[in-house]
Amino acid sequence: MPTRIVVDPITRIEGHLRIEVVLEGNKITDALSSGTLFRGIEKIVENRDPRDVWAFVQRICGVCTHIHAIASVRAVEDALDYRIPKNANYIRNIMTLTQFVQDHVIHFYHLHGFDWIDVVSALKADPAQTSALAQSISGWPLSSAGYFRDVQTKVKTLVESGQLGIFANAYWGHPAYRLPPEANLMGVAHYLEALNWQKEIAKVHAVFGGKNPHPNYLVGGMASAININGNNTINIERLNLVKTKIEEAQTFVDQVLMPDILAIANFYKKDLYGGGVRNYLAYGGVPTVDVRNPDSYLFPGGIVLDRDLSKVYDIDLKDPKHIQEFVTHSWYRYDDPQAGLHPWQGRTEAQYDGPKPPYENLDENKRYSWIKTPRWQGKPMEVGPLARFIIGYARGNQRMRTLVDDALKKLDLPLSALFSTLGRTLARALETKYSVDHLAGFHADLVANIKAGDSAVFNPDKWDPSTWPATAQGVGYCEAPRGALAHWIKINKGKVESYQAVVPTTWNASPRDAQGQIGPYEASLLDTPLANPDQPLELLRTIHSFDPCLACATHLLNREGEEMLNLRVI
Ligand code: NFE
Ligand code: MG
Repeated sequence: MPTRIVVDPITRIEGHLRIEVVLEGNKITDALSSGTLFRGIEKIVENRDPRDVWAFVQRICGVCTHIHAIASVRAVEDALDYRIPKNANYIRNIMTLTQFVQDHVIHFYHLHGFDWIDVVSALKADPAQTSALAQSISGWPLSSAGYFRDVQTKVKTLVESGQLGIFANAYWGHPAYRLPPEANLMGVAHYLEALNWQKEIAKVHAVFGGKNPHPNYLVGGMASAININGNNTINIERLNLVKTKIEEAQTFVDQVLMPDILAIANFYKKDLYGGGVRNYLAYGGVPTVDVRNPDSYLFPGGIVLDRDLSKVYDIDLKDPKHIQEFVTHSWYRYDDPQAGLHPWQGRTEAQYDGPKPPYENLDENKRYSWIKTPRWQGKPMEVGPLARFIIGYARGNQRMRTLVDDALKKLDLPLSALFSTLGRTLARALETKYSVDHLAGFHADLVANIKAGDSAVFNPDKWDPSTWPATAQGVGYCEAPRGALAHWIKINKGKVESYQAVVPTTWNASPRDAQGQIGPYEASLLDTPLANPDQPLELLRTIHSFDPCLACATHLLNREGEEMLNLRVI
């Protein structure tokens, strides 16, 4: 007799996600992913000055901070054929890679780590053996027996006080945890260290964008005036601070994150469930030269279908047949509920007929999510670090290939092991390494360009709306930490006529489409064995491996939507 498990809300993510699964025996045989929150961004930017939109849409999220601003300014720049100076491109790249490194480390330790690391088991560890383990895998200095004893005492005090605090509400002692106590203690120590470390790397955003989260952006360049001898500008002291933060990040990734992921993966390498939809999409990003030159992208774009790495398809974000959003199973209204609309034709209008309190189960034959359903040529697509590495690998990116091949060799796993929950988490760590390795290079390029006498960060040519055509449309895209991100804009007489964002978590967390095809989260759960259905740790592990951000995915709202919110409160 099949049973239904509901996990709502799933925690240690951004926003509110509900997962329902059907269980037969101890295996998941069906799954529904539902975004249960809605918000308002796409409608409130209508009729505004396109040059201001980045400041609104950046507020979609504070976790993938800055990334919606970059998509937005690029959408306007694409519509107006507006070029940016070289320095602005370098600064945007430094911002993006900084974001990848910070966000991925936070995800690995703070949002995902405790799906693999058992805090309560860490209390049983021998600090001397933990020290020996840590020193056998890394030269990181915080590795003495005394240091690990102090960490253990700190956690023990928390546990004995009955106030687990940040460590509460987990499935400690669950049989799907596989690390020995010493590895668990090392993981807990690095969890605490990473909390402190992440605020340091964020200073790079503060230097170039004034603050973090939500640094300042600018259509036509960056709002980071450069004067190497100035007091209140990007000067040599600020550039040296950035260099120091990049070096610290490099050390942390090389000596903490990378040894940890390989050590942990080694204990879990038989658990290769969670593969998902078999199709992978990346728009491509981090242009070393110019966004108009995809050959210069650090992250190659493209599509891999059915896990076949021998062929990569190109994406055209402006082709209405390539990218479409369906709402057949989402609480939105289209004239034809079966239709898929390209974002330039996209609509944002709520049609809520979902469960009301007390909440009954979702119905997969009806609407069941506030997330729309994006598809590429009608197919569901996984996006994110794993997709980027699969596409980079298939495109022949040598550095990505070496990172993947070396890691898999150390783990004694075949390439096909990537198509799993563990592979997704491994790919994110490899991407952190790939990103941090390129940060120093962009910093050096920026400094060299400034020293050569170019301090321009803004191109004033098209700032004045009187120079714009009466109507224009554009798309701005980038790779965000969680995957491919794009914003589509239509401009009419200097104002925003329509605006649509399709974000990474929309791709991954999407409900079924008009054809009934399930989305990436849903597909990734099928056939997952649960050791203890009352504590679905394996389910959490798989969903968390995508690093869900429902705040990003459910960025839609209209006035009817606000009324719906009242319904929930009554
Ligand atoms: Ni709110 Fe985001 C990223 C975007 S959503 S985290 O990365 O866009 O997937
Ligand atoms: Mg949208």
